[in-house]
Amino acid sequence: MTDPAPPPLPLVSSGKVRELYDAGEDRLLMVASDRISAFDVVMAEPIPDKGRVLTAMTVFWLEDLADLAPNHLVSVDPADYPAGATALPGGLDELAGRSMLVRRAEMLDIECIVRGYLAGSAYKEYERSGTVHGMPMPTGLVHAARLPEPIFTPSTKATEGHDLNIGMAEAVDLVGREAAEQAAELCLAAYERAARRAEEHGIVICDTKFELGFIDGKLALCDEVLTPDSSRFWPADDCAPGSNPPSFDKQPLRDWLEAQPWDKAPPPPPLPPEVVDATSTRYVDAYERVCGRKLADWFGA
Ligand code: Q0Q
Repeated sequence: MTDPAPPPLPLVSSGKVRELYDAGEDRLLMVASDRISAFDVVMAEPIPDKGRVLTAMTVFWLEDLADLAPNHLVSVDPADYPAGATALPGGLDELAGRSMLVRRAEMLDIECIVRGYLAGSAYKEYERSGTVHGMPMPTGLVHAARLPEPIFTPSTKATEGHDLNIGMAEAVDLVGREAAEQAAELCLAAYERAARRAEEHGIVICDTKFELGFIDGKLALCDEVLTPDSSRFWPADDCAPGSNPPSFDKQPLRDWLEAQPWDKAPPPPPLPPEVVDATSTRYVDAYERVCGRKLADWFGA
């Protein structure tokens, strides 16, 4: 008589393109799907290898940044996962390379964003008021301008709608001075290291969002780290100040969608195979350029 199959790990949280499962005492299982969203709508077609790229890139940076901060990673080997992982959709084969067993952290209640260039909501604020997250900026900056130095620009973690950009004072009110200042120091150092490495390989990291949390009383790097989904990646040879740089990873998809008679509301139009393939290639190229590793050497190939 064989033992009955274990129940699947309980779902804790689900985002547009990823899931978080309860992996038992003090553990979570993060799973990055191959889903992709554009204009806040999830496409019907998966992007091959996208989840493996996001996971492999995160693991690369957690290793590279280990001198700056501890992190939440326990294992990326499905053999180390609790039994309930085998009962998740697709089983362990589906998890290989796109999942991370992590320690539970007490997550900071702010998004830890670092900006090296002026874009997105920061540019909109600058146009209105000459400030970024309430900080006065030099006059005469244009879209995609490189900032005089990278800046820590936190935001709230909105449960509904969009996160709100806040300044350091508000961040201190939310998480305390020591945590806010430690987060700023860590995130700025991590961004500067990553931005330098990426630019050497033809990619500008315009900005990035870190998620930090306390583990054993220490501030640790959690969640995705310096990926195309948690950052804006621009091609270094096409991001002149004053321009509207293309997204290194999502531009083929965005351009095709913009050319369709689509109202940007669900359901999305079906994607042609060449757009799916071009997008997959961009994600894999971003990983292999920045991390100097072949995706074929990563779990789940
Ligand atoms: C945690 N998330 C993100 C998320 C939906 C990921 C909570 N080590 C941790 C982590 C991490 N990473 C989290 N909580 C406690 N300890 C991460 C936003 C949401 C799917 C995947 N939410």
